[in-house]
Amino acid sequence: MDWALPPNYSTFGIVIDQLFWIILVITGIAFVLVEGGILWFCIKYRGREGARAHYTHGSNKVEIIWTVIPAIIIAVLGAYSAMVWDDIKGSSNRPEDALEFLVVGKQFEWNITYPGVDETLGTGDDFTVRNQFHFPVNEDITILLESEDVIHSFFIPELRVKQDAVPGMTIPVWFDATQTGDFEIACAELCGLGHYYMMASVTVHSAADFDAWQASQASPTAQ
Ligand SMILES: [Cu+2]
Repeated sequence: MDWALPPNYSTFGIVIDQLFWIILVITGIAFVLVEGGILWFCIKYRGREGARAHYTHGSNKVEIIWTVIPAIIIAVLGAYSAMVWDDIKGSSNRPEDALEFLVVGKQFEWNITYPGVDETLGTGDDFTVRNQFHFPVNEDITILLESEDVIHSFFIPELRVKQDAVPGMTIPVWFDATQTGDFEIACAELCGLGHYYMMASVTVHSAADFDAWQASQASPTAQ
């Protein structure tokens, strides 16, 4: 269903989407019941010639029911969300051998520092590319997310990844793409006048293509 959510190409996207649909269905049912009830009462108890108003305090029983049921639903959703959150964002569940990139947001661009062929950040063969994020498919990727100025938000919808970039913090974010292709990082936090054009291309390569791309970028002749 293209109108609802972008396709999911992330290993952990399925549970996020499930949670989204569960919440949408529950809130959708509540919306129809509440709004339908309002409409029904508006029509049933509309002003009519000769009708007299009748005072009522209400019903404790009904009020307890419509308080306890939503409270249980919210508690269950909260516990389920916390489990999903911990699986994806919890520091103990972050893959240890992931390929690391440094992503720095600033008004109004994304600068990506690549680890180079030695696959280690902070070494001599690192290089930085503006507004282009290339990485391999089917591999755990960790980005170290930073901001140079204001709060930005790193968002790749197809990978179900969204994280604020906060000045003064280095926030690790991991994901694993299941499909090659071209996507987009959109800044999802209003960060100034140029916010609307703060985007970068995302290219998910096969492992061999990524190695070739990185080698072509890292070699002195290419630069
Ligand atoms: Cu921004």
